[in-house]
Amino acid sequence: TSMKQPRVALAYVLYLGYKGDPALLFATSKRRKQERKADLPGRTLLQCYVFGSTGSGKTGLLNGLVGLPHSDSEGNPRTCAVAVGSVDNHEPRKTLVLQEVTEEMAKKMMEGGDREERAQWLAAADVALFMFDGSNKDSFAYAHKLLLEVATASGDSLPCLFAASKDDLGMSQELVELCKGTCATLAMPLPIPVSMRSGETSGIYSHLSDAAAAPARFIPETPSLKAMRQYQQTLRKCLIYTGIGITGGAVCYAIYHRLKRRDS
Ligand SMILES: Nc1nc2c(ncn2[C@@H]2O[C@H](COP(=O)(O)OP(=O)(O)O)[C@@H](O)[C@H]2O)c(=O)[nH]1
Ligand SMILES: [Mg+2]
Repeated sequence: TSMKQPRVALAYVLYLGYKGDPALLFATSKRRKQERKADLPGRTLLQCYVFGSTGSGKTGLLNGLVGLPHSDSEGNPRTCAVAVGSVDNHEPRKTLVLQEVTEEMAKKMMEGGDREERAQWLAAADVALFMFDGSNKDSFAYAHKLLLEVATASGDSLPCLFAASKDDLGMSQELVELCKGTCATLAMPLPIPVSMRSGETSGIYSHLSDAAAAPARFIPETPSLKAMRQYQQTLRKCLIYTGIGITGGAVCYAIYHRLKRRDS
């Protein structure tokens, strides 16, 4: 409650008889986009959205963060679970909040609703994970398509990572090559292999906290980002040429003026 509704949390604390200074109970931070620009990742509470097709292993990953053992039974595909755990690869220690985003929820947020609401929802995340079942090509296609949509809708400011689940089942050579090509195009690291069944997580929770701490390296080179860079480059060139034109004009005018004065 304290992260999502700080006012309600404060009311609870006061109701329970807290007599101290309420300001000491809360850590306030700047908007995430501003923090990323300033490159000052002093934030200790990191929110990560976990996207992925139904059955890709999102709930399993959340369970792993809180130390629950792997279960072979299917979770409810409509439940957007949340898990909170601590990661210690940074000083001070970071608290990671994993928020599962089901297919249904992703569709609602990315296709329905208005742009403002979508942007606000995405601005509340420090990092996004796109999980796919490593033994299923369609699952990767879903994750890839959604990554492009989410990254663009975030204004190309959200660090993103891919994770390939069910590593114990193995990945086909075709999918390995597809992943390599896709990640090269997007200038992203290769998917992090995880197997919740064998307990091999490849340090994924620490990778997520690293990506939130150094976002620039994890922002995918989407077509929208490339187009924006191209536009900025053209604008810069135009400004330089205009500047040269104005300076040249001023110099010519000064010479002309001087010659005219000498003649008269
Ligand atoms: N073989 C294998 N199965 C897994 C692994 N992780 C999850 N699963 C299975 O995949 C199914 C779907 O997992 P779940 O976490 O509910 O997927 P979600 O719909 O993305 O939340 C369940 O039956 C899990 O037992 C894994 O690492 N290896
Ligand atoms: Mg689930």
